[in-house]
Amino acid sequence: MPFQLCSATSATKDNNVQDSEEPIVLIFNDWTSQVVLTRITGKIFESMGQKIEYSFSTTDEQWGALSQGLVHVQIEVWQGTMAKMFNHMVTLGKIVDAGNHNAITREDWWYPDYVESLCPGLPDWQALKKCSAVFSVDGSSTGSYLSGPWEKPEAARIRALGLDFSVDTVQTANQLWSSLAKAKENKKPIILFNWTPNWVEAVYSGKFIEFPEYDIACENDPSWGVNKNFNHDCGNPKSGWLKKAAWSGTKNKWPCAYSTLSRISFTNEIISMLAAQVDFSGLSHEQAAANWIINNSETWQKWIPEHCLKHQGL
Ligand code: TMO
Repeated sequence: MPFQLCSATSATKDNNVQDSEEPIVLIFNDWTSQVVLTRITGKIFESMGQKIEYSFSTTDEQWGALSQGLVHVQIEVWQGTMAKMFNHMVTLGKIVDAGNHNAITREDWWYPDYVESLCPGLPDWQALKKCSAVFSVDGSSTGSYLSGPWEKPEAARIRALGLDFSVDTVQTANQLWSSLAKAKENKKPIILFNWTPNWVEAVYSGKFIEFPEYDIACENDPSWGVNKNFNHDCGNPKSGWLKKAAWSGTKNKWPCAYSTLSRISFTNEIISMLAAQVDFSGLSHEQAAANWIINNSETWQKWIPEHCLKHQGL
């Protein structure tokens, strides 16, 4: 090992800039892969001798808690649903961007394949103008769109695109999946919120609705797009990022844990595999995380910077 590295290590020790012994609080959100990835991250921090805690937060509430330093790490920030608040908080200096996962994401309206024959023209969104009644649940002409608790203003998009749809919001991902299973069993029309990477793609074939291409101007310039008077006349990004977020004080308080966090990177394949192990194969979040840690030590140990391994005595 080069001499400089060794001296840097002891300098780190002498200057007493090791990670704080206070626990790092990791946020649990309410979809499967996020919970498993959070547990994996917790286990990696623990292997470094770091104390950790977990705290549940909705995606809406997490920004305030993160910016106040009540919680410190959110491992899955999705561009489609969270970019606006994330970028806002980063600009204010309240949270930091701890880097991207090596993953490409998409979150949007989605339907299982058999629905295509019930509404000709899908996946183009314009087809929904003609067949909203197909998706009605009360016999009216108004279609029903099943959404989860994470989305951007869906009613605004429906209005901006001139669709005759109402939003039925469920509180948990499992309610989305049970509605999907029931609809498929009865070959009933359904359009619901879905995302990738997710376990769903391995079990159900289906497609996202192709709305007008996402553009940042779609969210803040009414004159942009097909509707000149309203924002939100576009879909979510089709090749979105997946980021890690941290409270702005994390890097100073826990330098080793923070640099590890900045190096943590999960792929689409790993994320959908972990989600499937829980939502399809019935493992607990904890089991899926523990198995991954046991079977992938070469991957995750590389995420811990060398000088951090040294001063933790590992
Ligand atoms: C934030 N989510 C992955 C549920 O769309």
